[in-house]
Amino acid sequence: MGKKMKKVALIFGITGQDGSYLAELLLKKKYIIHGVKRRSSSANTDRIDHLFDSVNFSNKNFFIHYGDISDGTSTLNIINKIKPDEIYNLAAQSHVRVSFDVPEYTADITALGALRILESIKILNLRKTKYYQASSSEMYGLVGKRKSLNEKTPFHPRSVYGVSKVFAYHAAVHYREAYGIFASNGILFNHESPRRGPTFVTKKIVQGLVRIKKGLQKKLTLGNLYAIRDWGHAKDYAVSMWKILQHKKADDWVIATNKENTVKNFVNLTAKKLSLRIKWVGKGLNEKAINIETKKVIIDLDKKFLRPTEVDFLKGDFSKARKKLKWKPVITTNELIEDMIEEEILK
Ligand code: NAP
Ligand code: F7E
Repeated sequence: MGKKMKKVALIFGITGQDGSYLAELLLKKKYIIHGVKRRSSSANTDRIDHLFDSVNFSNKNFFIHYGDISDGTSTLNIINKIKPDEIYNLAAQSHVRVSFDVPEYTADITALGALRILESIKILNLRKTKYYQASSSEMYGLVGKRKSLNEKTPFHPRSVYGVSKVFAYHAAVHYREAYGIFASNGILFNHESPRRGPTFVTKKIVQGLVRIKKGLQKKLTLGNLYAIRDWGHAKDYAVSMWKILQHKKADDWVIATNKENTVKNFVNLTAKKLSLRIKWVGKGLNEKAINIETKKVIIDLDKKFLRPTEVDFLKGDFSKARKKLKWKPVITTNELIEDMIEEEILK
C-alpha cells in the first residue's frame, strides 16, 4: 500500500482576510497549498507572511504564484499546472461602498473572475476538482420582513458588488448542472477578525476607538449607524468553507450566527470593553457620541460613508449547515470584539 497522497488546494484571494485563515486551517490538515497573489507595488502578503518564506515565495507545503482573475489565460494556466483537488475562489473586489465607484471593475473581478475559474475547470476537463464560490449575504439585499434568511430566500442585490455575487452564485450552480462540476456556494454573512481590512466598519470602529483611547486620534467618522448585520468570526467561517467541499454533494449553504446587531450596538460594545463612557446626542446625520469624561465629540457622521442604496437588515439562518455539515459558529460577538481589540492595542 502506498502512502496516502496529500490533498492539493488552490486558493484565489489567499492574501485576504479569509484566504489567510483558510490557508492556516488547510496547512493544519496537511494539505499542499497553492495561493494566487496579484502583483502590487507594495507588499500585500502581511496576512500570510508567517506561513511561508517570503523571499522564495514557498515552503515545503505552501506555494505562491503570481496571477489575477481578470486574466483568463493566467487563471487557466495556473489551474492546469496545479490540477488541484479543491479550488477556493475568495478573490473579489470585496468592498460594497467601493463598488458604487468602480462598478465595471467590480463586475470584471467579482462576477467574471468566478466565471473564468469555472470555465478553466470545464476546458481542462478536471472531473475531480471541487470548486468553492465565496458567495455573500449581500445577494439578499432588500429584504421584506426582518426575519432570518436561508438558502430559499430570493435575492435582491443593492450594489454592483451584490449583483456580481449573484452572477457568480448562479454561474457555480449552472456549471454544476450543465457540466457536472462539483461547484458549491457558501453564502457567508459578515465575518470579521483582527485581519479585517481597515475600511470595513467593524475594523474601522475598533481601530478608531483604540486609537482614541490611546490619545492617537481625536475622532471617528462613520455613516449609517442603524444598519443591522450578523457578524461572525472569520476563523469559524474558514472551517465552513472546508466542510462545504467535504460534503458528499455540491450544494449551497448559508453560514451565519443568526444574531443581529446594529452598527451603533457594535460601537457601544467596543466602547464599553475599552472603558470609554460615551453618550449619544442628536438625530440623523447630526448624531454624535460624546466622551462623558472629556465632554469631547469622539464620533460623528458624514454622508460620504452612506451608500446610494443600503442593505438595512441581514441575519442568517444556518440550520441546514448545522444539520448536514455539523458546522456552527464557536466565537461569540463579544469574543470577536475582544480579539479585534487585543490585536489593535498591541500595535
Ligand atoms: P478581502 O480581505 O478583500 O480579500 C480579497 C482577496 O481577493 C485578496 O486576497 C485580494 O488581493 C484578492 N483579489 C482582489 N482582486 C483580485 C484579482 N483581480 N485577482 C486575484 N485576486 C484578487 O476579502 P475577505 O473578507 O477575505 O473575503 C473573501 C471573499 O469572501 C471575497 O470574495 C468576499 O467578497 C467574500 N465575502 C466576504 C464576506 C465578509 O464578511 N468578509 C462575506 C461574504 C462574502 P489583495 O490582497 O491584493 O487585495
Ligand atoms: O458595512 C455601515 C454600512 O463595509 C457594514 C463585505 O465583507 O459583508 C461586507 O459588506 C454596514 C453597512 O460591510 C460605515 O453602511 C456605517 O450597512 O463593514 P461594511 P458590508 O457592506 O456589510 C458582506 C457580507 C460582503 O460580502 C462584503 O464583501 O456598516 N457603515 N458606517 C459603514 N460601513 C463602512 N464600511 N464604513 C463606515 O464608516
